[in-house]
Amino acid sequence: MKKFIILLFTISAYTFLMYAENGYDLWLRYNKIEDNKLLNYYNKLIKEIFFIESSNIEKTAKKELKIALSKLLGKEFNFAYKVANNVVVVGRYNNLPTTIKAIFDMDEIEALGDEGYIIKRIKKNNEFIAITAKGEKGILYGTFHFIRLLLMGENIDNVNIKEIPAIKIRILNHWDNLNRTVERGYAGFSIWDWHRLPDYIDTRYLDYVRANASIGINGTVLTNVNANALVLTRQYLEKVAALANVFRNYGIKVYLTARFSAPKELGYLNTADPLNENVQNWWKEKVKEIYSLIPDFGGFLVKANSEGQPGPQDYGRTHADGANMLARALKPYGGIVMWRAFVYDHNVPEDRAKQAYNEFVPLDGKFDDNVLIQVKNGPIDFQPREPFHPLFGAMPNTPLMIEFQITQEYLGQGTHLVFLAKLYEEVLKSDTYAKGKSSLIAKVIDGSLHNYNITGMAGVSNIGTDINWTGHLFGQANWYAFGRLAWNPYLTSEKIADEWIKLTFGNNEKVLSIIKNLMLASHEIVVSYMTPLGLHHIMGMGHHYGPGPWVDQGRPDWTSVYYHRANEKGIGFDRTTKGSNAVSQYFSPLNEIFNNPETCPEKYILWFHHLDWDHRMKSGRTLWEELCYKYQNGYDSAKWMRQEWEKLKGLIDDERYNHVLMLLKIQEKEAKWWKDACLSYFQTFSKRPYPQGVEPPEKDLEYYKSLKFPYAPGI
Ligand code: BDP
Repeated sequence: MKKFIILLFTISAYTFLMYAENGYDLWLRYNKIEDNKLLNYYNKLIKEIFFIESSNIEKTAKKELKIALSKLLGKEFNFAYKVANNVVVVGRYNNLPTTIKAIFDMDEIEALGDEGYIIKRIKKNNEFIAITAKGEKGILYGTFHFIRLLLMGENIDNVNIKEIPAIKIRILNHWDNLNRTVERGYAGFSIWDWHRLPDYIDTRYLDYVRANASIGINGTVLTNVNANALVLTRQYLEKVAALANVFRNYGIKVYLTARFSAPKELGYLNTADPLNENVQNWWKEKVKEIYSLIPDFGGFLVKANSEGQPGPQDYGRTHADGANMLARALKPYGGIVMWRAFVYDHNVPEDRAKQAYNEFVPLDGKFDDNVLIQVKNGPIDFQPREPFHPLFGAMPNTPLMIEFQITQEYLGQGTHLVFLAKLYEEVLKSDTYAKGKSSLIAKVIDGSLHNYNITGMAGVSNIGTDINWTGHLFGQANWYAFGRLAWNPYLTSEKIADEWIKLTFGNNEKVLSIIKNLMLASHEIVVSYMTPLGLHHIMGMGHHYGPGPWVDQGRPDWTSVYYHRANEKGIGFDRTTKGSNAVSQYFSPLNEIFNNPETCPEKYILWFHHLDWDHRMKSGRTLWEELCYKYQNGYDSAKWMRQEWEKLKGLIDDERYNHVLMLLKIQEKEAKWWKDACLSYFQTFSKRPYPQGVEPPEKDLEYYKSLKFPYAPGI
């Protein structure tokens, strides 16, 4: 008996632990709906499921719907085999019973393409909800959307939704190494267990694809852009194939990074020259082998001739020569090449912000039709804030895809709360003026501005082995936001925050409003305490975590002092026509707007201008005062974030409450560290007093300089 009680106790403690809110379920938390009114309402409208499936992806959707409905509505769902009142009918248009088919317009169905869907409550003879699509993936996405409606407590009486993704390739980029470390990863190790693959299939793989498919992501690059050729060996390809087998049923294709020197490194040839026939054949054979194992392999992502990576320029060839060589090997199988534009060279004495444009614009139109150029959102490197990359709009004859960073390399990593949808939205809604007013980045990316034949959005993943996947619970919101914006780049960050909060914390109005305010303010706050007014790349060298505006390492280039250029006269990087002339890479009238300190938006002012410390800002303050004020305001606001969060005590579960609170306390402390370190350093140049209302740094500059960083787990 005693044993039995102990056993019972252990089981219930275990169960309790298992169901603790540890964040593992992400935005797919299928708990029974607590609000009885809502529960009864849904139970009235959703009595049975009539699911017509004819493919594996549809079987997946069927399983997901059954699980979700059974859990949310608290009863076991079975399948019906005919249309009746309050049945949810799910099926591809072609598979629907003729009576239901007649309700839809053929042209409308055609326009849905492979991935679009309709969710509609029909009131004709019977009253029921139909989820239909032209293709199997549409069924999967429509199903997840329907589940999302219920999780968010939406009214479904007259639901009438039509969704078509604006972008074709919606893809995560894992910077995961084969030894399971993750470059710039702050959530543990890589979830790819290469050692035990292909025979051991971790259940995480399944949860990973479920989460991704539920927000419309349809591709994943498994390996780091700083690539290891080993992944192209047979042994590893078999492991990749095992993952692809899991992902396929959720509509997710697998891609790999291709190390340009692989034919050499793997010991087959003594050159990797893209114009060499043996090299071309080697890649053709390799690609053939890949497709024999993974028939729906997506293609390659390539970082070449950047930060020491091998590439076609090693042989005097161009990026186009390199990309096209790989593209031709992939073409017969429908694969693509995503060739990165993140290139810069220490040996080129040119403003780093200008280099990618200089190298790629002359190649416009020279790439094969299965090549995309993958361009980071800004011209330097995922800074807390950058103006958009001038390549957008400047390559009308080459499809450009955008690369956002979801992992927070320069934004407080796994420790600071920053809702990146704000950053993504700011970029996507920026006007390039490439074809006059309203030539938004979103229109470049969705292909509508230049009629691109292929479109894509990539996000550098923040996923790791941590129980909640992303280290910081709010990192999940950035993964979620990326998926939603890749589907629809015109969504607002507010709408995305709204969804994510409801899915993550439930539908309590007060919880929603507190968390939403905090999330929507968070990006501007971080910019203020790290890099206000267009400052950039002043983080500590290498790890990119804390402040390091003094870093010069004896090198004139690519260090903090290179970017901020503070001296006794003033501060900022002169990229005007009188300086590096980076402004000229933007279309008119933006180039003129940026070129003139009177019209340049102040959020970018020190990105484009070197200004006197006494320069008058719009607020009436001097530049020095404004800089001090921004840092102070950033710190004060970080404190405000922590205080706002404290209002949630008792309104959400203690586990997630405490997790986030501890991190917000660190963030507050580190916002002060940023303010104090940066102000004490910049004051050595400005030699002006701290204005009223700005707390002088607590310690002297030498102290901040001497701090070693126990931080930065990512490599
Ligand atoms: C920088 C990272 C570096 C990456 C590089 C890239 O610091 O780790 O390898 O970008 O995107 O942001 O290739």
